[in-house]
Amino acid sequence: MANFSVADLRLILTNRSEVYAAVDQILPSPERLDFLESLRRASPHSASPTRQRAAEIEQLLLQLDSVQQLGQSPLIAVSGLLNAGKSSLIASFLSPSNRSRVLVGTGNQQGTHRFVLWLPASWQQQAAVWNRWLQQLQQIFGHAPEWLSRDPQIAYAQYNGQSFPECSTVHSPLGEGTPANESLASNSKDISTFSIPLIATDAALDTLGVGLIECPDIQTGIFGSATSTPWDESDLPEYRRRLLAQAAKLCSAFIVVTKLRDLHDRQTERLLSTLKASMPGLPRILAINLVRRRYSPSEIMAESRVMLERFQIDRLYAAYDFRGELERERLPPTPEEFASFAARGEAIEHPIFFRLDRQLPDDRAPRPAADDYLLRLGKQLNQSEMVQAWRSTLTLQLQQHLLQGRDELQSLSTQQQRLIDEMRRNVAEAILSMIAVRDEAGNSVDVRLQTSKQIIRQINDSLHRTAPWWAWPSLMVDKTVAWTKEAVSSAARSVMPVTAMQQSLKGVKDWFKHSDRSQVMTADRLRKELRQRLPLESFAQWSDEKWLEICQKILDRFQNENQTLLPDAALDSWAKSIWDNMPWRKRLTTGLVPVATIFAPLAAVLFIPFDFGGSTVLVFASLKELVAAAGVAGAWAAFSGNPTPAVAEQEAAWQQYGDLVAVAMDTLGIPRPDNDSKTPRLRTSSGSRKLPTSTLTIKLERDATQPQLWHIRSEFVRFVDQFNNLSQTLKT
Ligand SMILES: Nc1nc2c(ncn2[C@@H]2O[C@H](COP(=O)(O)OP(=O)(O)OP(=O)(O)O)[C@@H](O)[C@H]2O)c(=O)[nH]1
Ligand SMILES: [Mg+2]
Repeated sequence: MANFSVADLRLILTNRSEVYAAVDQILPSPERLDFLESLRRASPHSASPTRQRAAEIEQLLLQLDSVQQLGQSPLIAVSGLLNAGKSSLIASFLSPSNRSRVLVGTGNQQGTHRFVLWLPASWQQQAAVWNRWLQQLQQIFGHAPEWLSRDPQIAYAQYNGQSFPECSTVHSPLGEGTPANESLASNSKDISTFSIPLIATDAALDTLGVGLIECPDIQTGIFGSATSTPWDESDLPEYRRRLLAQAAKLCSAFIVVTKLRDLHDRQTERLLSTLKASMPGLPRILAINLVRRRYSPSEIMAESRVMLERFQIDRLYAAYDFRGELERERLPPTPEEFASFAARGEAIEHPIFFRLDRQLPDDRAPRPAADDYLLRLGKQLNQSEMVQAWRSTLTLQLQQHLLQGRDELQSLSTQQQRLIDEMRRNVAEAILSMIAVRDEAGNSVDVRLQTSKQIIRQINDSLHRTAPWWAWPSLMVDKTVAWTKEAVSSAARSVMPVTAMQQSLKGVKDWFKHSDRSQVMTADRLRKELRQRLPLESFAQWSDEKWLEICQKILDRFQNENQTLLPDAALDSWAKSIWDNMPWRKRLTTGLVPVATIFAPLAAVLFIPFDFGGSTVLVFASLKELVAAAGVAGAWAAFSGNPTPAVAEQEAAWQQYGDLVAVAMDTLGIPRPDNDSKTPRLRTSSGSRKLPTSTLTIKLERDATQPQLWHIRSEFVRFVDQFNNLSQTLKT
């Protein structure tokens, strides 16, 4: 199996070549799409899961690119419940001058309401690395970070949720901007500032070898309240949790700070679960703060054991409440890092965390080894191991996204395919419902013939061909009559009085009106039938007018292209029996009545279109109905005992039906079925019948508003299989 780098992978995922493209788009326009593009286009909604997945994949690629550079020192996420002491823990890592910039306190105005990054000062000196950090932060939070002000008052306001655009790293990538003091008053807290991270550097962190992010608690409202609200599914704003999970991706370890009494709180568990799920491979550290001095280290340990196992916690630290006079021997000695202040007699105003899981210190008076102080954490975390863990966590996430993305595309394509199949059936059924010959129970038995110009002419020719000798004289009179739409009017008028012609026309129209009206297909009726049957979400953007236009196009094209004819032999045998059964043969024999008078009503069928404002309509009628409509009573008898023409007529009618459905699919932009299994089956009272295949040329109309149809490329599907073990395939 080939190995590829992150850069290769990025090229593959954004490549439309024959080899790497993910999707062949068939509708609305033929196009090849790369993987990320397909995920973005899979849904029109901007917040769709596939779109988010594409963004996540891009983010992970960028992070994987940066792991090596950014992983030189660990960045640790510090999170925890409200007032757990997160800010106090972070302040304990900072130089005395910077501690005053950290907002600590339980009050409403003393909470951390933004992500605050404290980074080693040396990171800023390496321009390339620093810019990568800024880039990563911008990508994760969606905003460039803002410098934490050197003025503690302004810094507190920033911690508290106020934003000072002039402090943005966009304006001064290498140093703090200075907000005017009046902006402090005018600047109001805004919900969006939550996602603008704050950033500051401190040389003490170089010594300790660690960067820290304070994550705002996620159980309270953004601006917090002294009383915490219950953190349950409904009131946990999803985007804050997501942001925390995102931020954790920058880190190579995380610390969850909690008070002893909150240790088993559901909120603590939720927080640990979130972090564990978002960065499963990273070291998890639990820091219990504000422990009353009456609890011994072994009691704290006993109390925590279940949590350690449940969340596979890697390290457990605890810090006793640093205020108060009782049992002071439980406070561990000041670590070396604080010694200078202690020597000057300053009270230590910060929690001192020491480790409990490695070796239990003396219960009465804990004397942790130097390495057991949390302050030494940065030095102890094996950076190359952590970079490895960081990288493999990111890789694992990438792998999941890639595989899930592929599966999503596959199921989307199946779904689209199914929708198209359904639409084919809907179109076929809509048209069938308009032209079916039904039995008494209303079930369709057969389909009606479309009485096209060609077929009417064919009938006329056949009647002439089969005419008996006694009809010849009147046929002579009638010789010039061509029963076509264009000629019938004047021809008929020349052989019979206008009123008689009008009567015939009226008779035919009445006949159609009185019988099942579905025999006249207008664009409007076709629209109604199609819209009733097609799934609501398809063609959602089409207006009534657009639908009418499309349906008219279907009728026009069918009328122009339909070439179906009846077989002459069968037709002649039918025409012959009409002559044989002719009741007026006597009068015809004497040459008194021209043939046209009898069959003019037949031709009148062709006039019907003019009753619909001149636009194409299709008239469907069986030969039997046509003759009945024409009032040729005797001809009725011609049908009994002569089934041959009926079979031929049915064949022609089904072929026309297949052609009309094909034209409708083309015009609607639904691809015709390309194999037997996709061809709709129609239920008739005699069983099921397959939609006849049309021989008319495919002229698929394309329009951006048509439904989408994608084929996932099998090469791509196979290729993604390599991602099943991405950590092996991805070069470091
Ligand atoms: N007495 C005592 N108070 C402490 C100790 N550690 C922290 N505190 C106090 O607890 C309060 C909350 O501490 P913070 O560090 O602000 O807590 P936080 O987790 O940052 O709080 P939010 O950002 O509001 O969620 C502050 O008033 C701290 O001074 C301690 O060991 N002893
Ligand atoms: Mg805080």
